[in-house]
Amino acid sequence: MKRTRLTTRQGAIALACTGGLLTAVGLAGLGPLAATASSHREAPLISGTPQYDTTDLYAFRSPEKQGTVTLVANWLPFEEPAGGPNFYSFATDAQYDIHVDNNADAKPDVTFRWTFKDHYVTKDTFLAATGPVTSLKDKNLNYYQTYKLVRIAKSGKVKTIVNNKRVAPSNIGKASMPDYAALRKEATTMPEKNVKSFVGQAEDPFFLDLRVFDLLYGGDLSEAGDDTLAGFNVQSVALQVPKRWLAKKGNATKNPVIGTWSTTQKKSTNGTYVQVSRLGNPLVNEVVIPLKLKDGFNASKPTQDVGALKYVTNPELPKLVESVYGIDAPKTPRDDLVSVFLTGVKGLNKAKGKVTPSEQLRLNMSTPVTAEPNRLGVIGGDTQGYPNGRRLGDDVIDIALQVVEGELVGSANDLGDGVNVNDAAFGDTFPYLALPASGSNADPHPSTGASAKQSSTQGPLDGVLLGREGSMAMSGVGLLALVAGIGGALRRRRDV
Ligand SMILES: [Ca+2]
Ligand SMILES: [Ca+2]
Ligand SMILES: [Ca+2]
Repeated sequence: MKRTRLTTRQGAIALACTGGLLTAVGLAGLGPLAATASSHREAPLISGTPQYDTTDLYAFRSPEKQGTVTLVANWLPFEEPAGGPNFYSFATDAQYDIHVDNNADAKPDVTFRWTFKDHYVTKDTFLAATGPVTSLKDKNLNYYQTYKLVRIAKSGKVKTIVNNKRVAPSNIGKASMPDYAALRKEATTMPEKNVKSFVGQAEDPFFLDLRVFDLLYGGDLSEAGDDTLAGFNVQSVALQVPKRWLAKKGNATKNPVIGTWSTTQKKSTNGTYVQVSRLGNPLVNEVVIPLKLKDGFNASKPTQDVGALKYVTNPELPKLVESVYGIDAPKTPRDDLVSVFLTGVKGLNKAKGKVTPSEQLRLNMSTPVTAEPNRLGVIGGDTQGYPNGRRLGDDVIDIALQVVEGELVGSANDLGDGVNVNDAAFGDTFPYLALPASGSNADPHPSTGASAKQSSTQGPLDGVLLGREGSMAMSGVGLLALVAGIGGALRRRRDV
């Protein structure tokens, strides 16, 4: 298919930036950062209140309905499927938001807000399900939540989109929920034409080997290829809306670029709502923002990001690498990082006219849907992928590693953490999320790494893992060389 052509520098910038951040992730174990996955438990305060903790945000043009965009946000990391008897839910004293800025002034023009209520059929039992649950309104579903979804305009005008609909429950197990897929289906609603809404539990779509935090995959590269988040669930909201709902002046043809971020506000004792979580691009609060400011970032607005600019242009981690490994840090200020995280990349996803720098996940809604998506996104020649929005299958970790090892400069390679796909398959249609892992699975987090590969068990990842050892060796080198390598990559030339 025809590719959108970026200039050499634009392409290099997009990729190298991603690389820089992810390398930083790789080296986080060396420093005092309390970092984990994309945004799973990234800051000290929020890690104690997981119900309010945003883990990931996705924004992409809907593959089966290109006149629409799908927004997905997840909360509550590391839900153990069998973790009862009180299973997982959204907080009832919180507002869960996805904001859209469509005129590049770092202020929301459209906000979608989800709020929740708890319901019990009876409180005379400890069970969340008192018998087989065959529909969302089954009386055997003893505990359930309902949600309200509103759209808030810049003027403050509030329009209700969904009211009093059921949240798909935690997947307790096959005795309680013999056909979970039916419950998922029932929880997907179409409140009006070309609008779809789903809220409920889903398998965590983020995939990576988290042992990168154990001193770069175990210090000797022995720890890779295992999807640490496999079989853990999250609480998800997914919303598919016409592009015109999101675009400036409702005109997605003229104004196709939007920026988006999610926040959570928790009700305080005096009744006001206080923002406690914020997330746009993956990994920003984990690796760009220093520990002392992480909680502050979670409470901040994009209009305040100018204050964080110095951490983006002058990141801490390359200096850490330099001090530990003696590898020269790239020259600062890192204007390359600014374009991906704070303004958008020109020719890809930067809005026309003046852009106020702010950390947002930016999507060009006019980029055609790729028939066969490349998990490496823009670096893989697939401009519909990250960092042009983010699809569920975009492999943000490998994007970084491959850039480091020369993908941009003519050295095609297959570097990665050995985890190329989510452990559970995504759907082809809304809400795309995989069904939540079931509580009746005795081994919900099977190893997909070296030990699994040596066993006779054939899993869906076997093909993916072939050649993993080579990749691991290179990724180790890549991580160490990364910071040093970016400067060089930017100076060389290659068309994306
Ligand atoms: Ca705005
Ligand atoms: Ca997963
Ligand atoms: Ca990967």
